[in-house]
Amino acid sequence: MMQTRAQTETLDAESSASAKAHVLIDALPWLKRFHGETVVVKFGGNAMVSPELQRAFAEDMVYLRYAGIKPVVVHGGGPQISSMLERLGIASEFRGGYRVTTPEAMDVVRMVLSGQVNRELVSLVNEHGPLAIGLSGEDAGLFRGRRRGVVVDGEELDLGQVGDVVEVDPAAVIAQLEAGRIPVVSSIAPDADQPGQSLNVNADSAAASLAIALGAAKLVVLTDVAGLYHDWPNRDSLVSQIDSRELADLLPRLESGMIPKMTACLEAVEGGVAKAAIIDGRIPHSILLEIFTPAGIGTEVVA
Ligand code: X2W
Repeated sequence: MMQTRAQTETLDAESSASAKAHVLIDALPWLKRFHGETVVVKFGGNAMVSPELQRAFAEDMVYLRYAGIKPVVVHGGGPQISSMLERLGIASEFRGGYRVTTPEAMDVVRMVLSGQVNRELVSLVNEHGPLAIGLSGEDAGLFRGRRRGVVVDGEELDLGQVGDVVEVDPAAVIAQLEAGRIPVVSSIAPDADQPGQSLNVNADSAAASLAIALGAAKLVVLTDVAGLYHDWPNRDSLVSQIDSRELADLLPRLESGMIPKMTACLEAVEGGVAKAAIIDGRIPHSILLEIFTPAGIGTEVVA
């Protein structure tokens, strides 16, 4: 049967309208599930690779906020710290996935995370309205940290000013959420044992500690891999869901860069956060796909 161009265009428009309607209505159970809930989003330096991705990330945070969810951002900035250290001629190395942090390097870590990356993310969100507020783990007693070393090949190594968050007082973040704001937190903590000193806290682990303290419904870790591979580098071994016991078994065999991320997911679910997901931040708006579609994206960790 003959069909005019106008008729074809009408059919195309109808099927595309129906596809759009499906996408919107498929989000309804998730809008209900997360309404009024806190979702902690870890935005890693490796997921911030382009201005477009940073802009898309800021849009997503604003989108969540207007969808009735309370997003809290905890950000890293590993590559940005490395590039500033290099510009300043300060040597730095990673051991077991953590940066060995001398007092000199610590000044740069703090300057880059709280003074540069944090400010950039806050500004991008605030292009949409006066929503974001920057905080450091050093503000209003938010974090307290304690130094930690790392065990590599059975040997305990000193990492310098690197620590774990051992205490969280989420009052400052809660106050901002109640005021309708989007808190954006940099992962620096005062050293509980050395007054006046700060610690470089891995941002994945800081995000997990904050998610637990806030009673968040979900922790989402945005990074530069598709998710957890059971048998890396076999690309068919991407895991879509894993429980905490299976993850604990797998953890010692993971590649070192994945260990802090998967440990953070494990800690979060063991600490009462219902779900934690690690997703590919290189895909624009991946967080909307994770939160609002039934299958999600990346790897989800459940209790
Ligand atoms: C990280 C802090 C930033 C971070 C560092 O110095 O690179 C430690 O390694 P990403 O971008 O999320 O990796 N801290 C102790 O975690 O950044």
